[in-house]
Order: sequence, then C-alpha cells, then structure tokens
Amino acid sequence: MFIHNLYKKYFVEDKLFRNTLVVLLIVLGVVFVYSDAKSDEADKLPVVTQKLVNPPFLPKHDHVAVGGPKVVKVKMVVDEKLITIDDEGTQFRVFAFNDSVPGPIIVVHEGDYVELTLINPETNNFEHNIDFHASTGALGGGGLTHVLPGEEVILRWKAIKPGVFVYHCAPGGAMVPWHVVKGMNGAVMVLPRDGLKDRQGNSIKYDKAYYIGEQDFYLPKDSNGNYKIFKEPGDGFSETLEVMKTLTPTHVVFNGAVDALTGDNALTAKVGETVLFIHAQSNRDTRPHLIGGHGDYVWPNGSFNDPPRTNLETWFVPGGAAAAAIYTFRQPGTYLYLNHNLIEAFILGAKAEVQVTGKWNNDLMKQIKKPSKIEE
Ligand SMILES: [Cu+2]
Repeated sequence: MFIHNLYKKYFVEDKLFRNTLVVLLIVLGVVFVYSDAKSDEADKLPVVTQKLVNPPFLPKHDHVAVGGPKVVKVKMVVDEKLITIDDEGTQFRVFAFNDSVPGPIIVVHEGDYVELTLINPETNNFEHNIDFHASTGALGGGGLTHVLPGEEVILRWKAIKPGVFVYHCAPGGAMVPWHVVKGMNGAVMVLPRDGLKDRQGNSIKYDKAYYIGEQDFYLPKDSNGNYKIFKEPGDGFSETLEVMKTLTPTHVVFNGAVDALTGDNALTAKVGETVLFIHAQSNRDTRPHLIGGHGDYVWPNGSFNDPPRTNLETWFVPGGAAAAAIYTFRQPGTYLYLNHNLIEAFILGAKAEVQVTGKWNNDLMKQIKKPSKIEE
C-alpha cells in the first residue's frame, strides 16, 4: 500500500518528476552504451609495430618490459606456394604465414595486446584464418578471422597468459589438419613483464634465442613410389588425407625442410653464451634433445607462470604446444638439436645443428686415449 502510494504520488501525479526521470534514464543509457563502445583499455595504450622475421630468428624484443602495456601491431600474409622440403628435391605445395614454414614467432609481454592484420591475397585459392593458443575467446580468434582470397581482417587480443604458444590456421573440418600439415602454424612468446625467472625468483637472461618450428608432412606417392606433385593447390586433397590418416608422416622437419638448420644454416653460439630454444609442434608430440648438452632451465609445456624444470636431458612437447628451454654452452663443437625419436630425426629429418665456437674445457671432458689397437 505504501509503495502504491509512492508510485501514485511521484509517477502519476508529479509528471515533471516522471518525465525528468525518464529523460535521465535515457541519457544514462546513451552514456553507458557510448562509454562501453569507447572503453577499450587498448585504445588508450601506445601502439608499436613489430617487424616479424623468418624463423629460426625472433623479432627484436626486450627481456624485461619497458614501460606499461602496449598494442603490438603485426602483419601476416598467407602464401600458397611450392617449396622444396628435402635434400632429394621433393616439392610440396605449402600454405605459409609470411612466406615461411613455420610462420614467424610473435614476441610480446604479459598484458600487451597483439593486433594482427591477416591478409589472404586474391591470388590464393583457399579460405584461411588463425587460432592463437595464447589468446582467449572465439576459438582463439579462429572464429573472427576467416578470410577468403582477396580479403583481410584485423584481430586484437590481450596476452594474459605468459608462456610460449602455438598458433595455426583452422578453417574447419578436415581443412584444419590439412592446412596445419601444409605448414600453416607458428608460435607466440608472451614474456612475463619482469622477464624469465628461475625457481628462486632470480632473473634468467639469454644472449640469443632460436625458434624451432617442427613440421610433419604427409606426401602421397605414385605407383612407382615417387612423391606426387599436384598441379593445382586443391588437387591431391583426398589422397593426402589418406596418408594423413595413417598418422605416419613422410617427413618430420625443422624450419620447413630436411637440413634447413644444418651446415651453412646451422644455429650458432659461443662458449659461455646462453641460448633460449623455443620449440613448437602444432600437430604431433615431440621430444627435443640437445646432444652434448642439456636443458639448464626448461618450461616443457611452455607456461612461464610455472618454475622452470632444471637439467633435463630431453623434454616433452605435446602436439599443439610449444616449450622453452635455456642452455649455457660450456664446450665448443657441433651439437645436434633434435627430436629424440631418432627415426624421426635421422630418417625423416627432425634435426638441427648448433655450431659452438670457443675454448675446450678438459675438466669437463678429455679423451685420455685416442682410438687405437687394443693392447693385449
Ligand atoms: Cu589455412
């Protein structure tokens, strides 16, 4: 009864009060909607452009964030093209982010925003998109980035999880694995704002960093046992799918081809240098190992919120993930960095070399006697 009286007094009898209230509510509503549309935190932040580089290299970045969060703009163009994937000259039509298999690594700090312009040139044949495992929502951005040939899209996402992560194309259905095993994958590193830390909270610095993208390829063969080259980009889809369904890759490679990171293209370091290795595999499990060295600090599943594991001989990277490992080289020589399924490394191609220069330390290792005839 009391409420009814109040209602009658203010809303029925006092028209001025009622109309004022209605106008006030409309104004508040407009202000709310307007401020909501304009309230993105990222709009107020400084904007920087990150120049992406081809793997195994990383874009220029700070270990410890300088200043507050930023919007980091990056651009990726999708290429559909033939590349040579082994030392026998086998050609395979890949789908590549920025002309590279794997795609380039993006490096930001926790709290930064990645603003990607994804371009699918008119000369391409297929629809593409991108799913960032480091991002949150809409299938990792996959739901908001479908671009047909001749289209581009801009996606911005906040890096709230520090670590190393995979990204890959995911257009839907069987196209998802098909595009991923055609090379459409890469990685993102989200560094903690205050840099990497050991278990005790001490800073870990690195002198250089390499990004190893491991790729499994599934090439159909003709009746003579030779790899088929398909003329048109869409040709061979069903035949390739049959090979994919065996789960037996014909090639497992680093940086897009057998021996892409050996010989003249080997990774390099000096004795005393600390190297960060980021290893990503978008589709299959793998197990990086540095022959002759170790993982001094390893984040096997890539989360920098977890303390690193120490002194590992081999670490596991589940398919669809990236890992980070840090090693300080103590001896010169040629190291092999490989997938320690040794069949995949030595027969299918998943190995790299690290050429390390410097002075040999006899205390750590010494050949006491050269190979010679067994003495009776
Ligand atoms: Cu694609």
